[in-house]
Amino acid sequence: MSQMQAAPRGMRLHIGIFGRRNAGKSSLLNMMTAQNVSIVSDVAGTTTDPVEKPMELLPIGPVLFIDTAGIDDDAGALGEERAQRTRRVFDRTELAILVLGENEWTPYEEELRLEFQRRNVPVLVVFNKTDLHEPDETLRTRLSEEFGLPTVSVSARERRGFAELKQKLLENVSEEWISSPQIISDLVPAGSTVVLVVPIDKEAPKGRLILPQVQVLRELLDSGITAVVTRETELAETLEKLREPPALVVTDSQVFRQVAQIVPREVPLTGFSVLFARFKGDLTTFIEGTRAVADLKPGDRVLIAESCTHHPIGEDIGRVKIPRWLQEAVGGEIQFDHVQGNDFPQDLSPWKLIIHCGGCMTNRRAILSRIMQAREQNVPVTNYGMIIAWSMGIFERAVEIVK
Ligand SMILES: Nc1nc2c(ncn2[C@@H]2O[C@H](COP(=O)(O)OP(=O)(O)O)[C@@H](O)[C@H]2O)c(=O)[nH]1
Ligand code: SF4
Ligand SMILES: [Mg+2]
Repeated sequence: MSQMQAAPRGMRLHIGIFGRRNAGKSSLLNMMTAQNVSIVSDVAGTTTDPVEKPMELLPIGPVLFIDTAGIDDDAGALGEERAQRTRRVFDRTELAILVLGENEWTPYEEELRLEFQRRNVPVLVVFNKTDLHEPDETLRTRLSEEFGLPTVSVSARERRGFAELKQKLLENVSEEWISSPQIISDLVPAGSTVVLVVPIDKEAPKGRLILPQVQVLRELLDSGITAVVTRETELAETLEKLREPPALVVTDSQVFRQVAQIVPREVPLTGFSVLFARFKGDLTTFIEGTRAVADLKPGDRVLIAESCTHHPIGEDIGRVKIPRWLQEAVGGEIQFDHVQGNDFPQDLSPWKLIIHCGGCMTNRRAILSRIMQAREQNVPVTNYGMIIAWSMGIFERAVEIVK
């Protein structure tokens, strides 16, 4: 993996590229990557699937461009499927680029503008093909004065306007992205010591730590907080060696119960999964969702949603462990449905509870978008880490630190 692609995907700013067929979306992406990743064609509608391109867009940082197929009103049957895929990109988009190939603002563009306004996603309008025609100044003024939309002129074909485009992107990145939530450093005082418990068992990847552990470590180092890393087997010894009790112990969920027995009750204890439930989602919603387990009855349906198909944990949490724990708790059969990737259902009414994965490979906005959808439909939602903590009987203790 090259250095440029080393940033975790979930921390990348997701930039969706929208616009009519032939507006020059793929050409624009090519201009930005200076590398032919998208198919550029004179035949309308060649980009059938959203094409994703991660890159380091300095000084903005790591971004993921998502090139979409245009949704045009005259789209046929195949076009409709493409349009569906494009709409799913809405959920992941943190900043939208709306490309105009002609100086036209039609109901199509207006619909996109309204959709993103509703979602509170900033939109940058790119007047493309300025080698063929100058941008319509009247339209530019109208977009800026009437809708507050930032605009920029480029020629993707002649690769002109890249610097201005980057400047506009930086200006329009949301505050939320710029000051993305802290994982741990706001929970403990500067100068304190945090103990991280990392089991090295058959489920641990060979020769490395997993991403959440690395992210927590890095943030502690950045904040001048001392991190002591130990296995659960050396934890008691490690605590004895410390001159003062640590400000916090963070453990892998798999050994939560053992660790909870070792760490004195007055020392705050939480899990990596709880920290990431907060970092990646909305902890308040997840706490409510976890407590809703108590309302489950035999015969209820529970939706298990995973953001990708590559859950790294050996024994399957979503298909084996969680179903077993919940069925034991309710004392009867529960019907579990599983979805992966972007196949999150629109209508959540069949389910009494949604349990989402940790979402390590996706961004916070995508998870927040699902949380919002579940909340709108009054379906409780929680995540794996919270359910694991609950199953160990230490859920309430694990959320004390972040309540
Ligand atoms: N003259 C000119 N043609 C362009 C420009 N950008 C794209 N095109 C052409 O417009 C057509 C459609 O471009 P493409 O990037 O595939 O559009 P998409 O459907 O929006 O992805 C291709 O023939 C491109 O070469 C531009 O800045 N100037
Ligand atoms: S937690 Fe979710 S996003 Fe991360 S690997 Fe597992 S299924 Fe994929
Ligand atoms: Mg295209």
